[in-house]
Amino acid sequence: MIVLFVDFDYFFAQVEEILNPKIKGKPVAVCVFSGRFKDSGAIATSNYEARKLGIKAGMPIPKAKEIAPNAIYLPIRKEIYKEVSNRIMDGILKNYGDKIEIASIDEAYLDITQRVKDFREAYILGKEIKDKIYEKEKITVTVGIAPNKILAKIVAELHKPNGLGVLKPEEVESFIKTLPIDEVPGVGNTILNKLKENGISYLYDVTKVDFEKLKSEIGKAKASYLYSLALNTYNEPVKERIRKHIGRYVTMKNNSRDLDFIYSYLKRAIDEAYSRANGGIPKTLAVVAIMEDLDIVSREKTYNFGITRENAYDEAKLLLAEILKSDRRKLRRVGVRLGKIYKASTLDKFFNF
Ligand code: DGT
Ligand code: CA
Ligand code: CA
Repeated sequence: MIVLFVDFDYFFAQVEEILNPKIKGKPVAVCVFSGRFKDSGAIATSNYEARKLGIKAGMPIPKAKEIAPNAIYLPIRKEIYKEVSNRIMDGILKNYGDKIEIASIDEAYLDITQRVKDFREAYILGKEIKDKIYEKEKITVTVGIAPNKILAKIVAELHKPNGLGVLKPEEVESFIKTLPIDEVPGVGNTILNKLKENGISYLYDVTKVDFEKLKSEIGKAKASYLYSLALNTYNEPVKERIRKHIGRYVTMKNNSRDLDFIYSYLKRAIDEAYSRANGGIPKTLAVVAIMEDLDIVSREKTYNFGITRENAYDEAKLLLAEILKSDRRKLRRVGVRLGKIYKASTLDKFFNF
């Protein structure tokens, strides 16, 4: 398998630079202002000039302004970034792989196994993709190429920004031995601490711990995931994923706590969302309630084999009932969010297992 992973560099901030070239070269931070008080909220991302000053994603805006009062602080414009992302994903990247898995607004995995003869050709294709994206959209991206998805993502991470890295099959073994465990995607702080307690510093170290013990400490799914990576048997296919999520929300005639009344609107939101999914089947379904005070409460559930529209009606009603049970406020708007949407054909393969 040859996987090519693309990650757009400092994405939101880079789009802002393109829309306003005068700010290029200066420190720029894209902010999510929450509106509770002046400058409440957090930094969504920053360009590399701002990162050098210490402004990082997730930082409270007042703290960033304290560190770098002269940096440029812009409000987030998600719709615009989404459009740029769609143009790159659908207009460019789709043509370069047999399958594309759009993992987020700025990340995609391409299966290029059948497109290239070897990793040398894969490198050339990677370069071509970078050039094409730059030519069409003036966006720089980083590409990682490896024998599996996770390694491709890690390789990209190591070559940011505007980079291109290749990990050949014969290099994987030594790479795994020297790869710090905290650089593996999906290893959060809780798990990291557990792993450290077990003397694991590098990915390969997990093979030295008894599997049953690891399973009891970090759960079966994570343990199997890390084991397969460390033993180089991880081979999750690139799954044709159409888009990340689709949300549909409707405002009700009156604020309400009546399950059936709210459900009649929720059903409409489900229909609209599924129509927009265009035959795609989501793996996650969330019911989102916007309360009378505009606070947002949601309940989400994951369905490993996907959830069809017909089943979504009942499931969504249950999720809605849970929200009503956990919260005493009236709802003003209600909606659904479908996530991890796959082409039905990809899921069929799972059913036939
Ligand atoms: P890089 O490191 O060059 O890939 O930089 P980014 O900014 O592309 O970082 P990445 O790939 O982790 O995230 C992609 C976009 O997702 C980023 O441009 C903004 C958004 N994002 C990342 N972290 C946060 C966050 O904590 N809050 C919000 N609202 N957005 C975030
Ligand atoms: Ca990313
Ligand atoms: Ca990125």
